[in-house]
Amino acid sequence: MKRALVAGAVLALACASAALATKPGSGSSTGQARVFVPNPVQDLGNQDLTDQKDADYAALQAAYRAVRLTNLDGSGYLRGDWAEIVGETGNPAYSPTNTFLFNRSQDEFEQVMAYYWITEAQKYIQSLGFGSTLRPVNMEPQRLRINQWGIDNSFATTHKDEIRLGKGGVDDAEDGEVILHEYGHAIHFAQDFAFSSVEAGAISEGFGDYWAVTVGQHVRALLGLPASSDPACVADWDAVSYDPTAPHCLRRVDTELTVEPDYPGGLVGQVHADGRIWSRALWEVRAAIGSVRADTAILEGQFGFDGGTMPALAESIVEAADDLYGAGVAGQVEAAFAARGIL
Ligand SMILES: [Ca+2]
Ligand SMILES: [Ca+2]
Ligand SMILES: [Ca+2]
Ligand SMILES: [Ca+2]
Ligand SMILES: [Zn+2]
Repeated sequence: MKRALVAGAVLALACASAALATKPGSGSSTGQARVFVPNPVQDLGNQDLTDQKDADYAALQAAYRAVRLTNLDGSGYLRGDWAEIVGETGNPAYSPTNTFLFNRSQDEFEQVMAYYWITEAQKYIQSLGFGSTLRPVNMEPQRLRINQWGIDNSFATTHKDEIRLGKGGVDDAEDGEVILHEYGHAIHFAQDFAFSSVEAGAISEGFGDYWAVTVGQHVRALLGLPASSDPACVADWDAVSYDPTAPHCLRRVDTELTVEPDYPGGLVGQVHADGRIWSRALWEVRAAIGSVRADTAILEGQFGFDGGTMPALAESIVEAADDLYGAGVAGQVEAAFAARGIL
C-alpha cells in the first residue's frame, strides 16, 4: 500500500466481458505504446504540473515517451508473460496491431502504464540472473486491476495475488513509481517474505519505494534518457494531489532517519514512516556498489525472510553480497546499513 489509509470494503470482482474472445488477435508479442517514464514531474523537472481533473494539457505533452511493449500474448489485449490487466474502468485496451497510443485522459492509458512498468521490472529482474543463474522472483503474469478503486491509494494483495491501482487524485497508474512500489510488495509475496511484524511491514514499504526509484532510473537509462534530477523523490506526479510543497513526493529514499540511538529506539511503529529508514539504507547500498550489484544482492538476500527484524534482513543481504561479489563489496553493504544504525 502506498499510503497509510485504512482500506474500505474490498471491491467486487469485475470479469472481462465475453466479447473479448471474439476479436481478432494481433498475433505478435511486441507493440507500440506511449507512457510516462516514470512520471511527468520527474521526467520534465516541472513542479508546477497539476492533475487538472485528468485533462491532457499542453505542458504534459513532452512527457509522453514512445516505447516498445514486449511479451504480449498476441490476443490484442494487454496480457502477456509478466503482466495482465484483469480488471479496469472503461474499455479494456485492445488493438489488433498492438498499437497502444493513448493520453492520460483515456482510461486505457493507465492500463498501458501498468502493463509496461510491470513487464519492464520483471525483465530487469531476469537481466540480473533471477530465473536463470539465480532463483526466479515472481516470474509469472502479475494480475493488475486499474482505476476501480476510487480513493487515492493502491495496494498489492495476496488474495488472487493482485495489484490494485486506485484513481483518487492523479490516477495512481499514471505514475510508474506507484506501480513499481506495489510490485515491490508482490516481489515480497513471491519470495515468501513473512509480514509478521511491524518492522517487516516497514521493510516492505521501504523496499517498495527503493524499487520504484531503482527500476525507474534503470528504464530511463535503457531508453537513453538522462537520470532524473531528483530521483530520491518517490511518486512525484501522484504526490501533486496531496503534497503541496515542492518537490512533491509521496516519500523520499534519502532522509537522514536512523534507528538510533538504541535500536529499535528510532522506530516509531508506523510502516511507511519506519520504511524510510530501510529505503535510505538500500539507497546507500546502491550508491556504494552500483545499482546492478545492489539490486541483485537485495533481491537475493530477501528470499524467505521470516518477518523478523531490520538487522536480521540486513545481515542476510550482506551475506548475499559476500556470496555474489566477495568480502570487499559485502563490507560496503554492511557500512550502508551501519550508517542507519541497523547493523
Ligand atoms: Ca488518467
Ligand atoms: Ca506472484
Ligand atoms: Ca483521478
Ligand atoms: Ca493518486
Ligand atoms: Zn506499500
